[in-house]
Amino acid sequence: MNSKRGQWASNLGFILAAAGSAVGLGNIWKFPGKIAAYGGGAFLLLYVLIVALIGLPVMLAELSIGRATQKNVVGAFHSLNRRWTFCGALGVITLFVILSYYCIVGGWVMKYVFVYLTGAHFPATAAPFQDFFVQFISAPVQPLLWGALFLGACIFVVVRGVSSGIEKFSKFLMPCLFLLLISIMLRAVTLPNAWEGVKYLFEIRPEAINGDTLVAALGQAFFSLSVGMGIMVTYGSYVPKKENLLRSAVMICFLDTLVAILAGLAIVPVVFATMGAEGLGMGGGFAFMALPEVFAMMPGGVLFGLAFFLLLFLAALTSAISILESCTAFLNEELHWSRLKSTLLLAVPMSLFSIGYSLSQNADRGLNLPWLDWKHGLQWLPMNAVMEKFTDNLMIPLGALLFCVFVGWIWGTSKAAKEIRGEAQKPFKLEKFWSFIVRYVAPVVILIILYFTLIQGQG
Ligand code: TYR
Repeated sequence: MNSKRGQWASNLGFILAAAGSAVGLGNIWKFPGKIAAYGGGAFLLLYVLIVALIGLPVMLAELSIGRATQKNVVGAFHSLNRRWTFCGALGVITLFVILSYYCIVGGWVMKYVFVYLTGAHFPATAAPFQDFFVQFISAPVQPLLWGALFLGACIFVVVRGVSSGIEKFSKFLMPCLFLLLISIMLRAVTLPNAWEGVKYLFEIRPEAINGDTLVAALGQAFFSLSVGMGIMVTYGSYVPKKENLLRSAVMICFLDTLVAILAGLAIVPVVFATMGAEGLGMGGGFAFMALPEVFAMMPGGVLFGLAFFLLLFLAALTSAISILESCTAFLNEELHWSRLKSTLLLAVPMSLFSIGYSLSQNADRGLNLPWLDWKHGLQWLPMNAVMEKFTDNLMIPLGALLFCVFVGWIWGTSKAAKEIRGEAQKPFKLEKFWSFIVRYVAPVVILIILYFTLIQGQG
């Protein structure tokens, strides 16, 4: 074993860091929008089932690869089976693209924190809120500066290393995030008319359970759990050999889902309370457009606004850190660049993607890229849409599929299971069931998803 490698100082630290990776913009920015778009409770139900039955097993598979090899994602595959090195490389490419847009959205969040902090008030009616957001994100330079600042914050933590950087920050940031989220949620569900929103979230309308909802729930689950691209290989590689991985993985999935549901409860009722059901159409814009309006109408709203965007910032930061760490670990261990050099040299090519993503928020300035699916043929779409489709619809499911095939059929679930058990070497509960899922169920389900997104052009 490489004695210079970092390790988590405690299992709690690992769980919080991994939960910090999982809990991110996906939970607070994307999830409430998805749940609104796909019919409330039906989506929630499918989502929770998918997390438990597919997401958790895939996460375990990933963690086991990392812990067994104690290497970055490319090195890990290389050492288990040279021919599968490409699988780790695909992971790094996916991470690189995700980080380039994650930083831009993270920058938007920082801008909002700044606006609330400096006491600048947003206008009090709906349209100006939307205008404010749209004008800001479609400006040429300002969002890039905020994005750079956000990336700078990630670099600041990652160069400090695993236990004294990522772990230390996560142990402090994650509890803050919970406290903030719970207080915002309590405020949201006690607004007048909020009950309609709560009902919407939990009421299962059978007609909303369909293929579209399933595809959306699966994509969201992988993105939200940070599986399918090697983050969990990297984070698993820092776990000491003695630990049992099952308990940690269950905890990480539980925390991630809890935060998603709490975020749904903090946001959807607020939209119902102020705009009624039509407000749901705002999808991903909830956080940036609907909520500031609500905060402006609430007593003490500026404080809530500040708390909310601070929360979103912490969530985004700990996730972006995990992405940067996974790319950095690869450069650091394979090319022997220092952590600082790795992060800085990564930032250069990444900025090009970030710039493209940010500029294409503005249709006039927009850069278009080709996207191909069977149903619609070749389309030219804004670069931001193509980047999100590339990662969410193609690379993440493909990565998860390859990880499952590798663990299930190449490396073997019995070796992986041994790794998961930890020091005690007692077979874990449902070990056979887990192996069945990784070998058969997850690959089939992921193939179905890929069929819908790539052949049917959904999503
Ligand atoms: N899981 C994070 C979220 O929910 C985002 C993320 C996505 C983090 C992919 C890492 C990753 O590889 O926002």
